[in-house]
Amino acid sequence: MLMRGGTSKGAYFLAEELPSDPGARDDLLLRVMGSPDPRQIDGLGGAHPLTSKVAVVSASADSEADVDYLFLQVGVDRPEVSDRQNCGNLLAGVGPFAVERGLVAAGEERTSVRIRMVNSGDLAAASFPTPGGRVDYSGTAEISGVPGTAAPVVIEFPRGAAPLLPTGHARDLVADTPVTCVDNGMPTVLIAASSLQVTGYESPKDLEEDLALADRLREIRLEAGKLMGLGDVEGTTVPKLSLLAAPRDGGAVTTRTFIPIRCHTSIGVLGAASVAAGLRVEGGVGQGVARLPERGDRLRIEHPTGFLDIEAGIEYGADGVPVAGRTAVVRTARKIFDGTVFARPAGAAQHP
Ligand code: NQM
Repeated sequence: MLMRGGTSKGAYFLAEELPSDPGARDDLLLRVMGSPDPRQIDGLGGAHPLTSKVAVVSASADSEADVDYLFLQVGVDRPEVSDRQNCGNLLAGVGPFAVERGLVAAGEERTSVRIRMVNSGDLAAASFPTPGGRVDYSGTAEISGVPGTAAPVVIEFPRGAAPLLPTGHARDLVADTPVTCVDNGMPTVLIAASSLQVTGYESPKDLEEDLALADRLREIRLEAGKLMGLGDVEGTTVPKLSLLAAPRDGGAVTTRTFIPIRCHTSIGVLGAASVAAGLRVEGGVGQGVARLPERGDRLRIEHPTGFLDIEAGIEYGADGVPVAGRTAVVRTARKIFDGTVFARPAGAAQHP
């Protein structure tokens, strides 16, 4: 099933319909999406990391979850399939997909699905309207980056168990740049845009064309990845990098997020969760840039195509170490197509 999940788009599969061997599965998914090829002309992919995604869903053996959701990022111009990150946008489609495929029985009005995100082991709950026991995708919820309106999918993540600051510090100096490394579901390096000599209000295209910036971001990412315990992150999609600037439209902060090479046209859900929690860290690089609301956990993260509202607080463990509090966000999702995909045959000629 091809679905839009939040501001991303991907192919959703039942796990049982894919090869169980990860190598064979990844080879098939590259052919399904038309990778490697910058245009993904011979497959379902949309020639951008945000539209080259796969969700693999199955019934869960975990008593705390109804379904397991494995996210796979399929490279566009590289023959790579990565399970190193989650995707909170495709997550929005997982509950509806589970109902569509009969993995979860729908309620008469709404359905809540408990989801185990296999990539991280974290849990999420998604609830959405199912009037008369069928998923209703139409509604009045609007999310920036998606034209029109659709039914709201309310997603909640419980309090995090792992430390919010993977390096153990509120601020690190990485490649001569002050950063805050944070992980509230998505390892993310926060950087004040001003420390990279950009405003943070440039368009994604302009930022992507800035080759000096790309070099600097690469250097920061490689060093930060090691400090965050992620090892050599050269070929991986995490950590992401979020440039921060003062808000311009009544939000808490303006962001430009690199995922990690292309600049996001909006912001990922878990990316936003990490930014939101990171802004609250005492001594972090967000201080002096962001304007936090005086009360409550809800924050508005501005991004290139609008904003994303998210509830994300932080709590402190007995040892004083910050952890993410409950996180909640509204997304929308839509079934676009349900049918049979005809993958490029194995071993067929590929673009260089
Ligand atoms: O952070 C893009 C997206 C994402 C990830 C990326 C996401 C998230 O917008 O939860 O959704 O960061 O690669 O789909």
